[in-house]
Amino acid sequence: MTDGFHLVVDALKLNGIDTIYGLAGIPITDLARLAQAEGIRFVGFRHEQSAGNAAAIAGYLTRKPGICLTVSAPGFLNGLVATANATTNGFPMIQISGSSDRQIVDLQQGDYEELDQLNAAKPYTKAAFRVIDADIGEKSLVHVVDPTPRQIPAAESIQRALDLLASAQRPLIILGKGAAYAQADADIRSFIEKTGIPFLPMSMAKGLLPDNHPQSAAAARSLVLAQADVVMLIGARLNWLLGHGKAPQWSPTASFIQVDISPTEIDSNRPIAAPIVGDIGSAVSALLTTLKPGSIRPSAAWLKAIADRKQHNAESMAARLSRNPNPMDFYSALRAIRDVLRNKPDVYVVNEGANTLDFGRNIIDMQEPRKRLDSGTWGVMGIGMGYAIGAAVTSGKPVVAIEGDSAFGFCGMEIETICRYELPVVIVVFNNGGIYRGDDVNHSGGADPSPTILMKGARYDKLIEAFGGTGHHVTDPQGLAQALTDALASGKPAIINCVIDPTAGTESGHLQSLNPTSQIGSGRK
Ligand SMILES: Cc1ncc(C[n+]2csc(CCOP(=O)(O)OP(=O)(O)O)c2C)c(N)n1
Ligand SMILES: [Mg+2]
Repeated sequence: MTDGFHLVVDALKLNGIDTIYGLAGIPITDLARLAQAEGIRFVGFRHEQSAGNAAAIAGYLTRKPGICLTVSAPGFLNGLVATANATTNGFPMIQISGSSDRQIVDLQQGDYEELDQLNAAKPYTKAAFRVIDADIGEKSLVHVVDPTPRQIPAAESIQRALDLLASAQRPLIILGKGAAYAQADADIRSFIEKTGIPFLPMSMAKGLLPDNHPQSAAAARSLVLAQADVVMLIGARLNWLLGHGKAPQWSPTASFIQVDISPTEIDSNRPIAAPIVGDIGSAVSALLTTLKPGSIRPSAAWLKAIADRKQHNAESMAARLSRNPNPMDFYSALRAIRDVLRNKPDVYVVNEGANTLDFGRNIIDMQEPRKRLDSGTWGVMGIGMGYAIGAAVTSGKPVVAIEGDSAFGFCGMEIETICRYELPVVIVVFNNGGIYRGDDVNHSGGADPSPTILMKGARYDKLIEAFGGTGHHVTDPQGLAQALTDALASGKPAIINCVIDPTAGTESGHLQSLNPTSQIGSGRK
């Protein structure tokens, strides 16, 4: 005889899961206590969405599903946003939720926190299950021998891809976070270096090869997308982040190679001339063993065009970064952070916001794989604290979360969690007083602030002092560099309230074109 609580704990222990991210309450409080008593770490959050985000990023970093434990109905739904985000990003995560009495739920008799959770979860997950009888459940307990079996790609798909690359004048490799997740870092680097093909990392693939690698084409992004003749996607999808693979961002005549574990990604936006369906580790290893030395040669003209564009863009970036406006703009503040982090490659960088995200991605270089964690496929706000906690808990390493002031607000109460568990997390709030900018106006002329305005002069640094953390208030790059250096040296939780010019950002950051045409002032009644 067992019960549901022991069943869950036994299943997790049997499969080597050592941490649960969750939030207690009826009916799972004692499950959390039992897990803790049995040696599983329970990290308790202030909101289930952050617990779910922590679990998801723990899954991404460790390749073992992160576990999120939620109460019934509202707690379950709070966590489900994070679970859906994990599904979209391809992060392994399991949400385990308590439920009110099934018979009452199914008859809709109005139980405490009643919800048909199974059906609510189905559209947003790979799989959703309901366990009713613990004794029957116990009989199905297994230690999973090979949870992520290798998916060996067909040999002919490897040859076809290599032949296509050999025919290319202007080849390009795009690394997505699927490539980072695969933890095939050495082979991926070796393939890129042996072929000499320029590469472009997607945001969370930054650091898979260091950003200052000579073959990085990141500083010539628009040129390489528009002019590449053969493009190899490794663990990157042709979604909105890559303009769906379509013109005008891409050449209409470019041929694509796509390395992906999921066959349904192939041809989803553009015909794929050479699909390689398999796990990335196996695929890149097969590419390496089949590759004939000297068979793939990007043209000298292509490499020169990229080098010229890189140099040109690097010069204009250096000019923008060298300015010291008062108040700070995104460039001068991020320059200060970049300089502090330059010799600290073990620091995790979490990043969300609009301008804070877009400038942060471009300015903060990464040197190691899987160290940059950000808004990802959905461009979602609210992942910051959950990701920071998940990264700190799984690695024990310091985390710097670079947060727009709006983005931080989605999950800000988790600073109490960070302080309670004494995690080495430093939060830099880019305080420009608003969503995108802090100077928008109410077009009615009324007294309410504009929809994008946040509190002027807010002191985010004071929030963390309530929980024993350290707050810093900075208004210039020197102050920011000093505060960040001190906070990292202390290894303790800190918030740096970083005052940014309210007029420095642009609407929607770099995604302006995704907004519908503005109707403000169009005269329509
Ligand atoms: C869950 C969610 N809600 C709303 C949005 C829309 N959104 C995109 S960026 C953003 C906040 C941008 O402001 P901030 O974080 O202050 O960054 P800034 O541009 O000011 O640096 C919002 C609300 C979103 N992406 N995700
Ligand atoms: Mg802002």
